[in-house]
Formats: sequence, structure tokens, C-alpha cells
Amino acid sequence: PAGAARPPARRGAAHDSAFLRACRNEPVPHTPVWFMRQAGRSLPEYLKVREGIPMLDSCMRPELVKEITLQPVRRHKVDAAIFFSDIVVPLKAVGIDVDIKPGVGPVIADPIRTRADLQRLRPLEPSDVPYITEAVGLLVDELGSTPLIGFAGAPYTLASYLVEGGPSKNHERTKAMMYGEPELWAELVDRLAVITAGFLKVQIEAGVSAVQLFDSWVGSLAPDDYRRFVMPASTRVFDAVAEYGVPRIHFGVGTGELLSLMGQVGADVVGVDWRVPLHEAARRVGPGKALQGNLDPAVLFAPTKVVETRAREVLHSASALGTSGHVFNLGHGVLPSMDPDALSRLVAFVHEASAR
Ligand code: 1CP
Repeated sequence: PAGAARPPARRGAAHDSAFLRACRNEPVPHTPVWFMRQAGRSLPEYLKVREGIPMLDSCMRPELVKEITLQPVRRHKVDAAIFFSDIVVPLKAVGIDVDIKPGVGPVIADPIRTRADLQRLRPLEPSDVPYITEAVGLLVDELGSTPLIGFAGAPYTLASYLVEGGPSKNHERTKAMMYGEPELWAELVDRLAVITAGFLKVQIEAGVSAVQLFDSWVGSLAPDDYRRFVMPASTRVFDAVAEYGVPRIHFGVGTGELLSLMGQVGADVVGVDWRVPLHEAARRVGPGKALQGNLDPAVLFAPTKVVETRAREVLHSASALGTSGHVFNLGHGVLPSMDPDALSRLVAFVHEASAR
């Protein structure tokens, strides 16, 4: 729509936050920190409010979404909130029969495997997700100067759930389509790019300050296959939201060999897992992009002294980024069995150890 590139006034309060400054490669008073999956099963207050409410139902209740999104901000004093939702919410919103089964993850009733199946993947309209617009609005009002990060799943990762029918270790059916029926694959990821871009636009129009595109499982691909089968669709997503000027973060797991390409699809900030040190990631990604990461989540199960030593090493590695920004995060999500107090201590430590 006309004027969409103008940031809504409500996003203004967070403009000078450490998180957004780091995303823009500007100097910061301290290194900002947030955690992927910071809202959720590691928090007793989350388990309490979710009791008896199925996961995807909870994503459609704005007051509940607001409460769950705020819980880790209150408890851990993180520098950014991540909107409570899931990567399969936009798929459900366009009519895909998907459920999130406890202990399993997303399960698709009728997987997408043929050309005829593609018809079910129509573009997402704002009117499909009024509860998203409402929840983002409530949160932006409440968060004030703390930025809210919106997110979506990237075409490859969404395709994997849709083609396999659920979580998968080897992505064999997905890759069989990609390698064996490249034209069908191209149309599938293109349709997913349109849905994903639509979902991010709804969140940005409603006031989120940044967006993260999760391509969690893309690390299963070789660089040449990433270039050929994934880059065009992911680029389409980033291009579609470029005009808003909000920082765009791109993250995947096991993407050491893909970091340079993942920067090229249009991200302003590249997320790095724990397998590649940040100074090496910076060399691969190239100048001008901020990095996010990358403490091994499992380190949080070690004694506090060890967590602090390892966190200091991440900060030290990031000091080689020069004028590029650093957002401290884990290399992947918080695990359900993690001690919430260890996470709170880590936030305080990162703030203290990085204070300029
Ligand atoms: O009942 C529950 O509590 C179910 C657990 C759960 C939660 C808390 C799921 C099911 N989704 C979520 C919320 C969620 N999912 C958030 C917001 C919370 C936050 O980050 O603080 C986000 C950003 C996601 C994104 C998501 N969902 C990703 C990308 C991030 C990542 O971890 O790589 C993926 C891959 C999913 C799919 C998904 N949804 C849920 C599960 C258990 C899974 C993974 C299943 C699998 O292993 O394939």
C-alpha cells in the first residue's frame, strides 16, 4: 500500500535501543542480548498460562500472546522481545490443516507433494490474521522502548514440514522433490515466499521493529543447491519487506558453509550457530552486516563460571567485527530443560562485561 515505507510512529520509541543500534552497525552502550525461543517451555509462568490451551489456539489469543511475549522480558531483562507465534501459523491461516503436537512439533494432515497440492497455498491477506495485528499492537504499546521482533519461517524450512508432513531428520522427501522435480519445487518455494512475505508485512505494518527469517533446517544443503533451489525464494521474501527499512535478520542451524550466501539474500543481520566463531563468520559474511549469536545453548547446563568464560569468548570474538554490530544470542533456541535463572544471569553478565 502507498506510504507503507514510512515507519509507523509507534515504532519510534525503540529506535535508539541497543538492539536496533547494533542491527544498524551503530555504536552501543552495551552489547544487546535476546534468546531464540526465550518465550516458552523453560518458564514455569509460561507452562501455567498455557495449561489446557493447544499451541496454535494460544497463538490466536492476543491477550495471551502479549503475556507470553512479555514474560522473558520481565524475567531476564533481555534487550528485545520476540513475538510469540509459530512458523506454521501463516500456513494454518491460508487453510492448511496443521497441528502442533506436544513433544513432536508441527504435523500436516495432508502433505504437499504434487502440482495439484500447490493450489492450497494461496497468498496470505491481512484479514486472514487479525489476531496477529491486534497482538502486535497491544505489545508495542506495552513494550515502549523495548523493540519487538517479528518473524516467519523461510521457504525451505516451511517446505520441509509441508512435504514431509512433520519434523524430519533427513528431509528426504523434500530433497527428492527438489532434486527430482525442480520445476514443481520452484513453484512451491515461490508460493511459500509470497505467504511468508505477507506474514512479515502484517507484523511490520502493525509495528514490529525488526524481523527474523528462520531457515532452521537449510544447513542440510550444499552451497550449490542452496544457490540454485533456495536463494531465489528467500531473496524474494527479503526484497518484499525491504521498503520498510526495519532490520532483517536471517538465521539457520549448521549453516557455516552457507553464511556468505545467506548474507547475499538481503539480510542486514546474519545469525550464526555455535559451530563457527564470530570473527570467522564475519570473514565469510563480508563487511557491512551485523552478526547475531552464538553461544552453544548446551553451555547453559555447565557451572556459572564456565558460562561466563564462554560468553566472554563470544564477546571477544565479536570484538573483531570492527564497525559491524553484534547482537548476543544463543547459537540456537533455549531448551525446555534450561534453568531460567542461568539465562537471567547470562543477560546480566553480557551487559556488564560489554559495557562501554
Ligand atoms: O506447546 C508448546 O509450548 C510447543 C513448543 C513451541 C513453542 C513455544 C512450538 C512448537 N513453537 C513455539 C513458539 C515459537 N516457535 C516461537 C516463539 C517463541 C520464542 O522464540 O521465544 C518461535 C520463534 C518459533 C519458531 C519455530 N517453530 C521454528 C524456528 C526456530 C527454531 O527453533 O529453529 C521452528 C523450526 C518451529 C517449528 C516448531 N514449532 C514447535 C516445535 C517443537 C517446532 C520444532 C519441531 C522440529 O523439531 O522440527
